[in-house]
Amino acid sequence: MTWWHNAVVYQIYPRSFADSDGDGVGDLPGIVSRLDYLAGLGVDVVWLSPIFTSPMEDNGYDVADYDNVDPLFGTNGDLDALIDGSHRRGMKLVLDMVLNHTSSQHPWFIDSRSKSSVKRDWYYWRPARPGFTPGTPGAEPTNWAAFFGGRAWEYDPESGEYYLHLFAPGQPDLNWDNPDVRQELFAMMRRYVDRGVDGFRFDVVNMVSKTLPLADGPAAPDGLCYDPSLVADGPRIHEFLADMNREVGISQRDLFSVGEMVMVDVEKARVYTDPGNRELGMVISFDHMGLDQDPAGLKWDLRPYRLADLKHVLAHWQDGLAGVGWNCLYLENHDQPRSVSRFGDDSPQYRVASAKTLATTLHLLGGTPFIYQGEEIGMTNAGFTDLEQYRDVESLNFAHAALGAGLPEPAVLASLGAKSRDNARTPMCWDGSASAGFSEGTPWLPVNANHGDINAASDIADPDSVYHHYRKLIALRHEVPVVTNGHFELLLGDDERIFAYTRTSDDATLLVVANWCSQPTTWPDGLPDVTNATLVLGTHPVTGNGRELAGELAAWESRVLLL
Ligand code: TEU
Repeated sequence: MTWWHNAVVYQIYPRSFADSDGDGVGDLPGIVSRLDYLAGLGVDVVWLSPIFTSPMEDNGYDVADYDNVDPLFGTNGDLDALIDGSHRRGMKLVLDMVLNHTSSQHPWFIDSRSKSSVKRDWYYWRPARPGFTPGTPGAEPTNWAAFFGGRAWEYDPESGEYYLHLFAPGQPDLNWDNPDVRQELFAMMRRYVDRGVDGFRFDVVNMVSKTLPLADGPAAPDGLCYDPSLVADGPRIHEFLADMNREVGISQRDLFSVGEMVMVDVEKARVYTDPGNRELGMVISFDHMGLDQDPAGLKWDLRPYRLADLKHVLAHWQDGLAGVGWNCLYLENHDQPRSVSRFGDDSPQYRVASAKTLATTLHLLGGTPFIYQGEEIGMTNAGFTDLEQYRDVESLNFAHAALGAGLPEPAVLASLGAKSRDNARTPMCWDGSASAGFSEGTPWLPVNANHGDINAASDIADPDSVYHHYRKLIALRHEVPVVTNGHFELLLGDDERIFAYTRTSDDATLLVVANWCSQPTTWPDGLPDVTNATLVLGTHPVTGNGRELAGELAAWESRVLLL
């Protein structure tokens, strides 16, 4: 057991958390001013999405200088104050490291533009496809599509070659096969560790080793290859991660580490998170995030998810990492829509109960739970009705391409409304005032129209709120060891209404029974006997009025029982 095994993580998207200077964009002093709120919630670790110098083509996931805080967010001194303020309240601070690519404005990339530069090899510069004139259609070195639309190669007329960008053109991929690149990145992270940072979240980190030579993959009808497995988990990935772990001192200094991994499966995750391999503490996986899209399509191709599928995916990860690795538990982050709108019921009638039940179900699984800002007060999707309201590069690229291809605007808006990353990026709602207490100025992204009802101040004041339910879940994890170390077993796997499981240790069994639908449900057959159980946490009162532990469950009711 290490310290982060019974920790709860809180993710902050700095742009949208708290704005101290009225420019409409959140900043580090704003975060400092809200540290007491986080301590009050009881979280152990705060993860900040990127705060470094950036042209903000992808809101900081395009870094132009890893050693300096972007002026939009504050100064390096503000970061020191944040580290210090977190530590004084018993919380750890974790930074987001985007190491697969830099910004095209990073001096390394600017330098690499010259063919004679020693840094040419720091990125993937490649000539045109043999037999093609550079810069003409189809001359790209491979047929790869970029994650944010279009091709993954940008032509540079100056040198007559192309550079690789798996994301936006402003995010050229770094070549980790060059040892100087790795040394430079590792040294930079050591400087942060020396400054008191407690660990890192690594962006798309299983893409840093690519299979060489870079080659075409299976093409879709449009001629492009959309299969990210070609660029993930390459032949040197374990070597690179183990090097990074050693050089930065991750295992040695007991630092927090979680790697975001596109396309990762359980078998690979076991290897990445096996402490004996000294690579990473946890991985952020995507299997459960793909259940509400057409399997043959992209995230924008909507379809309803089935509860049984979600349970089986989560149980597969619970079982697959048991006794070896460690799970990262999440339903939300800055790339995903709001969970209460996606998996719960965000109508006024059931929003609170469903947000609590999603939290109960997730937080009592085995692993380390991650809360994304606003999730703890049950914030909903943005509810945008106009393309003009969106800011996200991925969303806008999709919308323009889809409209250009003739998709009707209502369908485009429906996909964005369900899946756009901006759903999670609207400002944190602190109170019911004009800009939700986020900023004195005009917020960079509109605040949710429902902020009068859904905000932190009213949740703190209401003992039955989503916020107080989160506090209790976090406290339960800290107080009851079986939450951290219990063996997981899924119950009633194929039931489409109930999510139930046990966590068992030598001296305790915890039973979680959650009604994941907007109708009342009878207590199902096939659960353990609860005659002598104690209710440790519930979303609804169960005493009196004929209600009992094994009685009917209200819509979105969950019960946590110690047997
Ligand atoms: O995301 C990686 C990633 O695969 C995203 O494309 C994500 O799956 C997508 O947004 C969901 O549709 C990471 C960061 O979390 C994201 O914010 C960055 O934009 C991306 O890497 C590039 O750095």
